[in-house]
Amino acid sequence: AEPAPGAVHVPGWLSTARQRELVTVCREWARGPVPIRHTRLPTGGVMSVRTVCLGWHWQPYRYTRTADDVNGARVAGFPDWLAELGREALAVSYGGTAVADGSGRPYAPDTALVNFYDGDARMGMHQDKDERSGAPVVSLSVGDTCVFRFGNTANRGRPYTDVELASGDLFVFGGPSRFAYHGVPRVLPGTADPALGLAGRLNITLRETGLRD
Ligand code: MD5
Ligand code: FE
Repeated sequence: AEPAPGAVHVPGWLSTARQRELVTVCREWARGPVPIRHTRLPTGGVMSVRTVCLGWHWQPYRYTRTADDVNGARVAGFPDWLAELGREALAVSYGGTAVADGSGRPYAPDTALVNFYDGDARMGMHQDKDERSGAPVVSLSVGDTCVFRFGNTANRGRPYTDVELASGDLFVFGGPSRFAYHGVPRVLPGTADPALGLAGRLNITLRETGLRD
């Protein structure tokens, strides 16, 4: 389904086996070298979602190589297999692995934000603007279903569309949808297949930061 120009939702894209592998590897990433944490906001609050990063460490409103807001360690590397998974996601969504900016350049994500939502976690409406690249964001959902709110590029209010994202779903945000406001107003606890062994929701987003060391 294509809910907006450049936005593609592919329900059930990840096989059950791949979902299980992602749960396992996310558990490893969550342990370190930078442990998963509730991101601190400049306002003094903390996010209800917990996040661990690969490749580059995100905090509002910047990317760094070391987690100076957590334990000072360098973030884990961004694995090649994950970049390849990102190109497969673009191939199924857009019919090719090129970034849809007319350059023909292949998608080369260099950071992943792994978000973990327990039953009470939410993400307020925001835009992802900390990357210096207009390349698409690839979003993979595993575990409990959530309500994902997909908005407009002008403000965090209406018009928006609520879409359920279930385990295994792929969502690609490219083109005009790349800078749309979006959020997760709620998670639907207990909706994941118990065989996954995950209480909560994982979302893995792949991005190009556009940064160099
Ligand atoms: C999530 N994560 O489900 C979402 C999925 C985040 C975040 O929002 O920033 O970690 S990524 C959804 C996304 C990314 C880029 C653009 C748009 C949505 N969009 O234009 O709607 O944890
Ligand atoms: Fe976002």
